[in-house]
Amino acid sequence: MANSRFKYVRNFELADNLLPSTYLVVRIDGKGFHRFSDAHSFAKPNDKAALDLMDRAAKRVFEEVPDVVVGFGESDEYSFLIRKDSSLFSRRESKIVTLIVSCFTSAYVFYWPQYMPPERILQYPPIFDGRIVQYPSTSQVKDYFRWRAVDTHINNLYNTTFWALVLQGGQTTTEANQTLSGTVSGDKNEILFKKFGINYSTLPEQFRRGSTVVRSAVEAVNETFGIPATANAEPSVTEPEDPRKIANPLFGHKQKKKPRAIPPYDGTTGEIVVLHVDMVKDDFWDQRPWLLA
Ligand code: DGT
Ligand code: MG
Ligand code: MG
Ligand code: MG
Ligand code: MG
Repeated sequence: MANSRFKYVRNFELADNLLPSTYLVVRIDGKGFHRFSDAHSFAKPNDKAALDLMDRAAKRVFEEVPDVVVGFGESDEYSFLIRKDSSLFSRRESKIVTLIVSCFTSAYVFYWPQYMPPERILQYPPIFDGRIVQYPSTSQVKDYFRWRAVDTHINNLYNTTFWALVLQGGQTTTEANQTLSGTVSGDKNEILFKKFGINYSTLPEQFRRGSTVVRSAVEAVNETFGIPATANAEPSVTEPEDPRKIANPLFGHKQKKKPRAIPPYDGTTGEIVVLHVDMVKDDFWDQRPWLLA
């Protein structure tokens, strides 16, 4: 760009770089999805196709941004964890948030016809907002995802009971609200079971737990080392020692290849998978130490 007398306007652009060495969480949320879900006749309380579409849009974010290592989605929202040492856009807040929001939104629209029944035509353009939060410690990051996971559970149990009372129990929405006012989760489980024969714990995990997106470490490591997918985690069979080698310990010494050291996995490569797991327990993180490394 040539210099011109107008270039001074750039000096008004403010730096918005985020702190170095902090975990970044971007949370996006559908704007006015109460109305959007009505306008598109989403099933209540959970529309499987709508949730699958959210998961697909989240995978698109993973495809575009390698530094995104964990995603968590429920309802009309998705959270994305960015690696602590990421230098994406020199950690400029507005660049990172807008990239992820726009990537997710365009994917949501792009994949709509693939996920929705043909009669469900997009009525108007959906929009999402986004924010970014910086967390200095791993315990805060885990608590962040615990917070969203607990929110998923509380909302889903409430909504499941609420809509059972309305759709199966014939209550008005006002009556259902009154029925549920002051109830604890045990009460809701009991209403579901006694009145409607629904065992809450057998409902789909996608609804009860939300969706967690990660990259599969096994795939990534195998890809790097040219190991066929079928070789995954199979116990290696020990070859019997060559008798010539027993006679001469240096036999075949030159042909022997040095085993290639596997670099520590960082969560940025591998097949993108959607899981429905318990994000409150530590297991998810313990099984994938690279996510917070
Ligand atoms: P906002 O975020 O302040 O612009 O307003 P909303 O309307 O997006 O509200 P929010 O984000 O607190 O709540 C999400 C809304 O989306 C809530 O009204 C229920 C609706 N929604 C999300 N997923 C589903 C679904 O699978 N089925 C149905 N029927 N509704 C859904
Ligand atoms: Mg909102
Ligand atoms: Mg919303
Ligand atoms: Mg929401
Ligand atoms: Mg440009």
